Amino acid sequence: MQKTWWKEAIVYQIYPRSFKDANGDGIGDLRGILEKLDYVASLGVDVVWLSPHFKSPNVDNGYDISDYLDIMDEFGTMEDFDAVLAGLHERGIKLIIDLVVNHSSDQHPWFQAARTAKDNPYRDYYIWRPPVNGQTPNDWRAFFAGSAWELDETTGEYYLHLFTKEQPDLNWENPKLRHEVYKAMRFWLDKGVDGFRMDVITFISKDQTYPPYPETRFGDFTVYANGPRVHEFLHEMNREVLSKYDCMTVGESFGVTAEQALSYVGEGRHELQTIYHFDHVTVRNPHTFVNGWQDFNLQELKAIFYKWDRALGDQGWNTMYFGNHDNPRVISRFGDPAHHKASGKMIATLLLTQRATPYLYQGDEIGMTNCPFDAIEEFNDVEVLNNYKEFVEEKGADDAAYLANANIIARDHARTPMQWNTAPQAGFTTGMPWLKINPNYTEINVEAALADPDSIFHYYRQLIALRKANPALTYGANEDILPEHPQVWAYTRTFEGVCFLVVVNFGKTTQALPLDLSGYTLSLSNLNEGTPHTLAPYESRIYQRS
Ligand code: ISL
Ligand code: CA
Repeated sequence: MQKTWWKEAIVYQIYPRSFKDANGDGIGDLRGILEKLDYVASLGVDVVWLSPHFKSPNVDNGYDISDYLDIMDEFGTMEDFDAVLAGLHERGIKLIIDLVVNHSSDQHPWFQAARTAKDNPYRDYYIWRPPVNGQTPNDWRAFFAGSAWELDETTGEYYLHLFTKEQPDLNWENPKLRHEVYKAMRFWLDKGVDGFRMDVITFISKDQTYPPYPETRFGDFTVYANGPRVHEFLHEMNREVLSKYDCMTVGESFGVTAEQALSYVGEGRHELQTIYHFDHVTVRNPHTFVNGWQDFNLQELKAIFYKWDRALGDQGWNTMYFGNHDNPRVISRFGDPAHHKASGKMIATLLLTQRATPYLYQGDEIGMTNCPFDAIEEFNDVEVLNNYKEFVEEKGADDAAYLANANIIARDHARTPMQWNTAPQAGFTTGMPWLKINPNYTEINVEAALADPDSIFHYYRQLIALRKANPALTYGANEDILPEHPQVWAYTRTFEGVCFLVVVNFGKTTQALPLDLSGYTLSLSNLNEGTPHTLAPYESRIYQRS
């Protein structure tokens, strides 16, 4: 196993729209990020992943790109981008950007041209099929409700869109399209960008027979992943672009199982360096708004972690995250807002002591929680709104139940603006914010976190420093030493004769810790209970063996 910078990196994800608004229009922007670079650097992170900053009509907040070589109007200019990149580099932080090339926006000039005529030179940049018996070509459904096919009146054919109808899928079968993508990648790499997070990259190759949706898997979108040519395309992308730069890649890998993971990231594969799986964030709860919430237990979660650690630990490399812009807030999802500090720090402990590159999402470092949304109109996300239209308005699902589910899992929870201080609008903007601000900003905000030496923020800083000072926390073998325990997670991380022991109480009841701790010295803990063989709710400790 080779040591590399991207295995040792700690990544901080910025969702630009919600980070900091510098010009008072209510929308976060690049100048806003620039103002906060010292804050980001103070955490000790090595890499920033910036969610899409490209020109976009924002049907899906930038995940619908209308120009891969330009900046979103609301976010600023290319000079602003260059300033952010330079500012990060000056602080020793690398930048990876979001490559969204499974689909473009329907406003992209390629699609605008493609839809004008069947023989347009850009037609084949997208996926067109004639109607079958006057109906859609097959029964594929889109992620954000409804059919995955949209009829285009001009030519009487359907185009494929796995997401909204404003996000037509690009046709990777077409080598011209592939080379346009590689050109765009080179443009940003030549500017000095350090790599890519690749949006739904496992969907780029489609089964050219467009088979009917497997009946038994209705609503299971993993069927779109791992198409017949996906490895060939990634291999080509690696040969044409990635292999020529010292860059980092992480492929969003919805639908890739632990057993399939090495085929993407195995060292001899020359495809991607890492992938980002969904198994732990969807445990018992696939992302739907119509099913009720299912509780899960720690054993299920551990089983997922160790499956992935065994699959990639020695021959590939894992990633680790609890939150991002598509998931609820980590304390609301995996911890407990009633144990705000303790559970926020417990999640941090788990995040930063795995054999994997950790991804920290903006706001989690100050313990932001889910936002109470009182009515459907308060949501912004196309996923919540389109599914509401289909399931509640068209199919009669229960309105209150839908709202309750959305209050648990909606993506908007992660997208409410960053809470900087107690000023109006949490110091995010001087104008009207594009999305509701969580009313708890008066208590949970950056200024308060910085002023409190015992805050979640300072605990993240300490953890990050500990991880960086001790390669065993990055590279060490991970062994679960209480595999049967339903609420305590205890594991060792061992590397080159150094051994750490991590113990975590993943729940709201006090637990006995049935471990012999002689020979271990406490490195860091989230509570100061002083009772070694008892773990308070959400207590977590890191010991080093002397
Ligand atoms: O967000 C989801 C629910 O958790 C997923 O279904 C999500 O749509 C899927 O993981 C793909 O996500 C990525 O591509 C989407 C975009 O909306 C997401 O923000 C992005 O992370 C389409 O580009
Ligand atoms: Ca702005």
